[in-house]
Amino acid sequence: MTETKRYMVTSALPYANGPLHIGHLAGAYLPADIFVRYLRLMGEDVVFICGSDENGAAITIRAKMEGTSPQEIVDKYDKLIGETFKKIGIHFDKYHRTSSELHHQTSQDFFRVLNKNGEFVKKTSEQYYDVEAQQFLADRYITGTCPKCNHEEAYGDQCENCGSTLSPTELINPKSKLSGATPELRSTTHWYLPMDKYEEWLRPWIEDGTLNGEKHHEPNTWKSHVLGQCKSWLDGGLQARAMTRDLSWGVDVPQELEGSEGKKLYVWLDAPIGYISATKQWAIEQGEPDAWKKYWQDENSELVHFIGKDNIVFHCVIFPIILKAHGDYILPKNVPANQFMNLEGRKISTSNNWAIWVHEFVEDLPGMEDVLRYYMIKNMPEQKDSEFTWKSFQEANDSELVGNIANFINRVITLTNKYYDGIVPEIDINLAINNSIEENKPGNYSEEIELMLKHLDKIDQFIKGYDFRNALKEVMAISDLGNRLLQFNEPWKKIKTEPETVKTVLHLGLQIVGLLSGVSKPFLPFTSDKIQGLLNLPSLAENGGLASIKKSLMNGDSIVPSGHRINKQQHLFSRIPDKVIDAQIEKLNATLVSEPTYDPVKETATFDDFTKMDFRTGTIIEAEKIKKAKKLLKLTVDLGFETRTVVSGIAEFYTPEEVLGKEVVLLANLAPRKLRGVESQGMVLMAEDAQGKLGFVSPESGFGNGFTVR
Ligand code: B3M
Ligand code: ZN
Repeated sequence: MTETKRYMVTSALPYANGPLHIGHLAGAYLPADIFVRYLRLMGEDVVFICGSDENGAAITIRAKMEGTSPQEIVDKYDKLIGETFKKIGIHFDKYHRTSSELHHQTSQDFFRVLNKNGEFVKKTSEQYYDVEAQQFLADRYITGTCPKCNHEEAYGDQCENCGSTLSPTELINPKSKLSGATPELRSTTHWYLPMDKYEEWLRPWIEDGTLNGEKHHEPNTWKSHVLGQCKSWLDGGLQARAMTRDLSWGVDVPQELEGSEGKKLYVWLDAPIGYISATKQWAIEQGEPDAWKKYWQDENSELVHFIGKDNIVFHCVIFPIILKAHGDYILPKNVPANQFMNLEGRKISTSNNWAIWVHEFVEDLPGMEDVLRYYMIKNMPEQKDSEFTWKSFQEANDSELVGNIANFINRVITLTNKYYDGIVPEIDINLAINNSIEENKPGNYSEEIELMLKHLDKIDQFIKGYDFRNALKEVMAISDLGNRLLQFNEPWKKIKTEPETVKTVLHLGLQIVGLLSGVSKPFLPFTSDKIQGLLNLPSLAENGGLASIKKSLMNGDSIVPSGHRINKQQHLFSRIPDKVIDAQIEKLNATLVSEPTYDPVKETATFDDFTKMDFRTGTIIEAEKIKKAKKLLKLTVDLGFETRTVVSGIAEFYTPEEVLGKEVVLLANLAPRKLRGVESQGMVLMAEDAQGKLGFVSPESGFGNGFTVR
């Protein structure tokens, strides 16, 4: 064991079954990229790993949909995803593939070790079998009605509507996705991991950050929503989980084991091991095949997994169990999962094509990679879900990137070229200048440097605390310093009267630009390179470049020295014309019109079933929000002969003002029920489109209240 600390950073392996959308970026990739770039700029030893997840039903289902083979699917999307990452400035040390030979070997070896250590239990159970397709059905191949929320398209492992984890046999009316047939139960034998067996060390590891009685990590550095999910898993009782599947595609269960025929490793067993096989491949390419070990097996390594919230249990419970059961591996120090990013008021949905695809973004909006990164970081769903809207994307670009950072840098570069022919002027550090703290208050050079260093320290704290939104704010605060420095000293006025002051102000301004080139690199790597170009400095060394900028500032040295010649000004960011934004909004909305999905028609209802329901015409005469219920409005509906109070889940689509006076149809004999303490006496009929948007079903205007609808 050595004393040097090192970092092993991973981003969730995207399924190679479709392109990347902005939600993926915001969840697992951008935050990791910032973290890694920053650590490297500070001279830390980091390996950053990712790759395509090419096994599991996600792949075979896609192959079936596209009418091609799983191999073709993974080849196609692995290539597309890999290229997309590069284009958006996300650089892994290795982007690997779980279809590779090395990965198959690595995960089979893992399986062998666990099996030898007696970690598995073999169990025979009844599982769904599709008689038409002649195969057992993976969880994802079975859909049916969710027993918890009645959503009709829940998967065998999860309901995407209410978020419950399910098992296929819990589904009501199960259907095979392969043939549409109702599957039947048949018995099959699998290797199970009895997860409850590990609770004794798992619980204190998660709850107190201790492992074998020793401190492992600070538990309060884990995000609260991550801890919350873990605790509810622990409290719900861990159960045995099958680690093998009856599938035709994936990593074979080691052939020497009895009963291995036709069995593949469970994709959530092999996928995280993909991080390890990718690191092995990286080490081979470094010419040091054993170099991966110190990152995965040495206590001085800090393992950090960046993921989206839907992967928490796999990275905080199942994979740690597997690593520890193996015996040779370290456990993650943190799993800073992000929540989800929504798009224009709706959940991002691949199947409904409600998404911004990253490869299309870079094609449609060339040169705006950093604008996307900036906006996504500013709105990163770190603690709760967040929202992408094209209008606020434009606004952030115009007012912050153009108005703040580009404006400042452009002025300093232009004035230096204009007054000094591009040669960095001398500085007089004893000269009193208005620094950027307060207008008309004399200050000096070293106070300004101190301010810059303070922001730098904050950036360090925020990034190490996985708080990238606030770290980015500190970068912008450095640019604010620069803008205020110019505004309080007005070099364009003082150049005639106080030329010495202007020299010092612009020298200082150039140091702020120099610092900005460094601190912006993790967030806006393309822009950082451009700023270095403006300053006529070589692209910032990835290895320790920011550490040396910090050292210069602390030692009172210049980042951009007097006498150095800079380059001519050049646009860093430009305003985005409305028509560009409108075109994107139109493109998105077109998907709503062109590709709706329809609910299947329900079971036949008899005329009696229908006449049992008493629908009446009515008018909404009062409406108010219900406290702490984002989706609910409390409505008063006039039925002519009486009024009813109705709690309606429409608050995301209508304000109380908008629904006042609406003529509606009310199901008047629905059994009353209490919602958030309010008794709801009926139901207002609404239509729901494929994306979940609600609209009123109304009688002809002026029809009158209280009449029967039939
Ligand atoms: N491919 C699931 C997902 O994309 C899965 C992540 C694997 S990380 C080891 O959400
Ligand atoms: Zn559900």
